[in-house]
Amino acid sequence: MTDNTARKLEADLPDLEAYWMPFTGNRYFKQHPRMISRAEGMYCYTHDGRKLLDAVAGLWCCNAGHCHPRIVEAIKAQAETLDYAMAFQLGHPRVFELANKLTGIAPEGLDYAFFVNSGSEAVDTALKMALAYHRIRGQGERTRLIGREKGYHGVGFGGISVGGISPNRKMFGAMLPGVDHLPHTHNLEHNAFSRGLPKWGAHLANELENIIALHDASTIAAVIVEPIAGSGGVILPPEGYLKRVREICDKHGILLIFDEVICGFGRAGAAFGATRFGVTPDLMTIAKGLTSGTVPMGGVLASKDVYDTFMTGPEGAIEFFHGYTYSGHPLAAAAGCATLDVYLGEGLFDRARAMEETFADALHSLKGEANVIDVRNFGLIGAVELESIPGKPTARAMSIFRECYDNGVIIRTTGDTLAFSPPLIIDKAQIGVVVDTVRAALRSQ
Ligand code: PXG
Repeated sequence: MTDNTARKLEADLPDLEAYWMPFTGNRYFKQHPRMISRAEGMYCYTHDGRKLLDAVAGLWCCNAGHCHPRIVEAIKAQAETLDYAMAFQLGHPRVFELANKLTGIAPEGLDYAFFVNSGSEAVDTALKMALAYHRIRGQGERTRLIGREKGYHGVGFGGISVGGISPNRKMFGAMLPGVDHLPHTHNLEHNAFSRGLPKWGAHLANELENIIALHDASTIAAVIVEPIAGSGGVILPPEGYLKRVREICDKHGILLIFDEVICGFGRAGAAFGATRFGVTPDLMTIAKGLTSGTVPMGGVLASKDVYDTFMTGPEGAIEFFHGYTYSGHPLAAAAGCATLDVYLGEGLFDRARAMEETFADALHSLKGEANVIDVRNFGLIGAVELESIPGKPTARAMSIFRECYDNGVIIRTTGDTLAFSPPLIIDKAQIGVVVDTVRAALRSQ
């Protein structure tokens, strides 16, 4: 196929009306379609043949870069060998292999892996595990769940209940009962333009003691937080904050859940946020980078204590009445195994850590540009927060997003914050292109 024929075929768009798109302004999109039809490594290609540098790794997921040949090969081979195997009461080797590989890189003590198909399902699964765990131990009155303001835990009813993003909650009724929220830790007055973890704010974890005092520890099952909050605005944990949350949970017999759907798989400059921060939760939700975004898959990593608590009762009985038709799907499991091999084989977690300073230098060079009120970074996560246009929240960031897209770079916005989460294979020159494109967009406003 010549380049011209390829371009013509790609430009031939289907009718756009029938597809109801998620988290998208459908009417705007259908009038101004931005269509990706191919991707490779650091780049996506649009339907009309434009090349875009992907500074978001899809949606924080394609950590090994797009269409990594080893992962593609593994998915193809699996599709030819075993398309599907009954997920309940039967197994297939690949998913056990993946559980072994995963627990091998997980923080010490997280020895068991349960598989689902998305981050949202992982969150619901972890919350259910926490409730059932206490009930099995004779503490069935521990039913309360504590999330955090600005937290994002997907879009299931459990996830939006413990989540703290108002537009994701307000349309959907009462949600789960018995949920409370910690305060978020975002504070520009104290922490603007910090590099790495902010110094101020560990004391905000003490608010958990107040929530516990209000409800009594005996009613609380679990606390769920993202070590680094993504969708809620890229919010970093103040130094010492997560450790303090862990200590308070331990003191009161409350399970700690880390939602590592974004932080996991190199994003935080180590295998997991927990690894980098040196704080181990009882349950950890994962998705996205688990398969480098190639096949939908999520999971929950559980401590031996949690697993052992379930492995009681009569031999042969089902211990956890939960699971999905596609839990541990063969294609996802094959993609997961190959992805972990790529991460380890190519040293991508170390690479993310090694690029952290270069990434930070580049992002922080945007300090002083018009309307930039904060720059934050950790691992290969970055954020540039903009002053909102009065009366038009999100408009400024969206206009920068569109300008960058038109100039060949995909970034992401959350509120008026520009978010960056490039594939871990990004190099110094590409970081330069991302930041120069953002700078030009800021100056063009
Ligand atoms: N937990 C966290 C911490 C997440 O970031 C989910 C759960 C839900 O995962 P699923 O696979 O059900 O979408 C997420 C998802 C963004 C963005 O723009 C972030 C997510 C999803 C879509 C967009 O920041 N995170």
